[in-house]
Amino acid sequence: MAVLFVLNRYNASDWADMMRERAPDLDIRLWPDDVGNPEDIRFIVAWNPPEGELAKFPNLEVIFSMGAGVDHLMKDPALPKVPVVRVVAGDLTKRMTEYVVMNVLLHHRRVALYDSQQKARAWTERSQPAANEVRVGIMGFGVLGQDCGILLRDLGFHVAGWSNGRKHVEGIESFAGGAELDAFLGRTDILVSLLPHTPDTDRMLNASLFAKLPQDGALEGPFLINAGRGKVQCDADILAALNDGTLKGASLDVFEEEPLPADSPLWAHPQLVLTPHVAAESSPVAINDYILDQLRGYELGEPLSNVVNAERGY
Ligand code: NDP
Ligand code: OXD
Repeated sequence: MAVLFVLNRYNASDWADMMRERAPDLDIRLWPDDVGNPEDIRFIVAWNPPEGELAKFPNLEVIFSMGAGVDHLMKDPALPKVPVVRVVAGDLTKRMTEYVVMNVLLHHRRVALYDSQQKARAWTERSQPAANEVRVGIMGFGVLGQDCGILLRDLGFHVAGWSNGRKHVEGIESFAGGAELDAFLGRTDILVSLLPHTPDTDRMLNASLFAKLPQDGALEGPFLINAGRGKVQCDADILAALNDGTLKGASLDVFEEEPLPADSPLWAHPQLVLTPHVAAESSPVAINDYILDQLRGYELGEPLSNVVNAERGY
């Protein structure tokens, strides 16, 4: 049996080499140059493979996504009908929580304003609402959303989560489904999106959604943080909302088109904090160990965990 790494990213051979070191007994192959006989491949570890590529392996049993998101796989109409396992790992989760909490605090503590004051050498104290006057709303209240939510709750923020199904997390209000979306938005000062990209969430962070966020909260206007997927947002609507005051500021780690084109007006917007899809940049060791554990367990007849629901697409 062989494990094929199909990684459309620059350091693919480093990842495969690391797996070889950790599991010298496994036959690790690297797409596209070292595939060998396609019939040997039982497992694929993939990131953003070309459409149709994974359909070439007749004995494939499991696909491991190299990340938590699986939109890079589910968009392939020829994706083999085998279990797709996504990453759920403490290392990734904690890094995402750091990113979200850092950006919530950055907007809450008016860092952009003080930065401009520093540049102008202006010693001006500004009023500061307490955390318990600020309402954070997390769209996509799954593994990552709940971990961020719990830490934000413990810092004193009023936290709510929005998800498909109802959640029960102490001290955090749960909103579920389309019927409760407007109520969730109407109580949210800082909107955090950790939604996966699926046909249902496509471009849902748009002008009509931003218009439902309250203007009269403790921060005197809403903020957006998106670290889920870029195709859940409409970049042009975010720009327009920042320019007309519908949004007071935003932090974006993900974009409709990645890498963000050099001529995108988002780069230079003074109310935007941009990062290049690194919110949960993870330790390769932690991700490889997670995949290896699952693979070893599967070989022993144990059930796979964190298998994607193919119908829902996440
Ligand atoms: P989960 O599957 O655990 O959580 C997804 C959440 O979104 C769930 O709460 C789910 O609801 C909710 N959801 C999905 N579709 C809808 C919908 N149509 N309406 C309402 N709620 C919906 O995933 P993770 O938390 O592990 O990861 C979330 C996403 O973060 C990933 O899919 C990936 O795209 C992104 N990500 C980004 C990274 C980065 O570096 N920027 C790094 C890692 C992940 P329910 O729980 O009821 O099913
Ligand atoms: C992921 C990502 O999905 O890094 O893990 O975006």
